[in-house]
Amino acid sequence: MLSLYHFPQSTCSIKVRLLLEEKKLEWQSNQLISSEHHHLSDWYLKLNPNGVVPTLIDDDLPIFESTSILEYIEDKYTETNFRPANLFLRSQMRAFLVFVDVWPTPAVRTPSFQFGGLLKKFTAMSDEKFSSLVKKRPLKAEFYNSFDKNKGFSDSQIFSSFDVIVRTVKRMDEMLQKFGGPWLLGEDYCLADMAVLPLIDRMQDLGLDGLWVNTYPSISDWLFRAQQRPATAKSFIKGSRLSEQFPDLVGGPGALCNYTDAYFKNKSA
Ligand SMILES: N[C@@H](CCC(=O)N[C@@H](CS)C(=O)NCC(=O)O)C(=O)O
Repeated sequence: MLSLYHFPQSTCSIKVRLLLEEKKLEWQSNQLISSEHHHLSDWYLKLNPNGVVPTLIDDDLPIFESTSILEYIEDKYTETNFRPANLFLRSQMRAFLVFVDVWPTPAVRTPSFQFGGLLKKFTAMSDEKFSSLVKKRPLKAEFYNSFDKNKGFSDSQIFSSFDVIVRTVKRMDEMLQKFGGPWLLGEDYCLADMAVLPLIDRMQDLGLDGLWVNTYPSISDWLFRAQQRPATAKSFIKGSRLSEQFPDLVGGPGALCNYTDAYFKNKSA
């Protein structure tokens, strides 16, 4: 049986859970605990040398990198299809998957840490323990060295991440217009929608949906439609939304509108 190493709140894990549920595949859940750094243990690094989740196990083989996991599942389990049959549309879908990995996936980390409670476990840690864990990370040392573990990110780092989110929703809006909706590549829900959905949902959950509600209402409609899918509800297991894990910190839609208003004001100044 398929099994998945994942964290509930990991956007890359949600992306894979979305496809498993859309395809109605049976899978076993191996939840790792991020605050206990299970993903940096020697046994796990043998499965995923990047030291991150998710990792899918199929036929005893470890498959990692969320986008390559999506393509693997799509190639192997073909009863239902989530790639456009038209080759031009398929190429557009793949271009968007690359875009999502390069731009919004890392950008969403900044507000998730700053406003979503993810910084908490590091603030509670000694400097020595923090730097030894940073050194253990095969790919992410630069990211962990880019913020102050007690104060988090600077406003300019946060605003730079907002620039990327705005670039992302603009790109999505263009796709919805060009291909006619209701999904990013047109009539059929596909891997492109699943890749970006956990990121846009995260921004909404953090209260940062002010980055698109007035400028790109098409994104609010798309998000609402995607959230209504039964497979989406199943993949957002308990703890996927940071408002569930940190209800005292994370306020849901609109909660950080002062921040997004300040961002737009700063842009137009
Ligand atoms: N490019 C990777 C990124 C995976 C990734 O960054 N996963 C995060 C959770 S979304 C993680 O495991 N973080 C652990 C850490 O930062 O130590 C993928 O798409 O699978």
